[in-house]
Amino acid sequence: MVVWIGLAIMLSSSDYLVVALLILPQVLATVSSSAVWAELYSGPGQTGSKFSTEDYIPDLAKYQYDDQAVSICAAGVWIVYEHHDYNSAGMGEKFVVFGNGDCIELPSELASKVTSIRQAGSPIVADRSSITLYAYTKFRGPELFVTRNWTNLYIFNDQTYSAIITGSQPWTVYTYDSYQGLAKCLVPDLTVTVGDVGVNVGLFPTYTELGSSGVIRSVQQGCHSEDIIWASTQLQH
Ligand SMILES: [Ca+2]
Repeated sequence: MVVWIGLAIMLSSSDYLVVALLILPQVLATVSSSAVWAELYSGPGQTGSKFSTEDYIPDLAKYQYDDQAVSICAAGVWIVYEHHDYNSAGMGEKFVVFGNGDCIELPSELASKVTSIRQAGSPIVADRSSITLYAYTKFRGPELFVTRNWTNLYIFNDQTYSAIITGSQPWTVYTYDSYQGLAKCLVPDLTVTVGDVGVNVGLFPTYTELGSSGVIRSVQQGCHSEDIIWASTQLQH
C-alpha cells in the first residue's frame, strides 16, 4: 500500500478516479457523474465568464483564468487559493467553500486573485469517510488523502499541519506509529448535503488542534481518545 500513498500525494482528482476505478468498480457502477464540482465566475452573482471543474487545478493561468474569479458555486468541499500549487510557497489567502451547488461571492481578500483550486474528500462518493492531511497550515501544499487506518504515514510522517475530515466518522491522529503517543480525536460537526446525501465536514486549519507541531505518524478511523477536538470551534482560524 506504499504505492497508494505515493499516488495519493499531489495528484489530481482525475488521478484518484483512475486509482479508484481499480478498487471501487461496484460503487462507480451506480454513479453516473461526479457529485463534486465547482464553477468560478469572473463577475459577481455568477455573471461574466465561467470556469467549471471537477478536478484539481494547480494553476488557473494555464486555462487563461488566473485572477479572474469573484464568485463561485460549489458542490462538495472546495478550497480556493491566491497562488499556484495551493499556496505551496507558504504565502497567500485561502477560502473554503462547501455546499450543494450553493453560490457565493468570494471574500475581498480573494476576489480577482484566485490562482488554484482543489476539493477535499472523495470526488466520487461525497459521504465517504476520509481525512485529508495537508503539509502546511490552512490546507496548503502537498496532501495525503486517507480513507482507512494507517499505522505509519511513510513520507508524510511529521508532515501534517492541517486537515479536513469528510463523512460521518471522527478520526484519531497519533504522534507515533501504530496508534501510539499523544492522541487527538477529531470530530466533524458541520453538515452539508451533496447530491442527495448528507456529508459531515470538519475543518482543522492549524497544527495546534492536530497534535504537537505537525508530528502525526498514524491515523485511525473513529474516536479512540478522550482528547476530543470539535471542528467548528476552529473555524475562526
Ligand atoms: Ca493569484
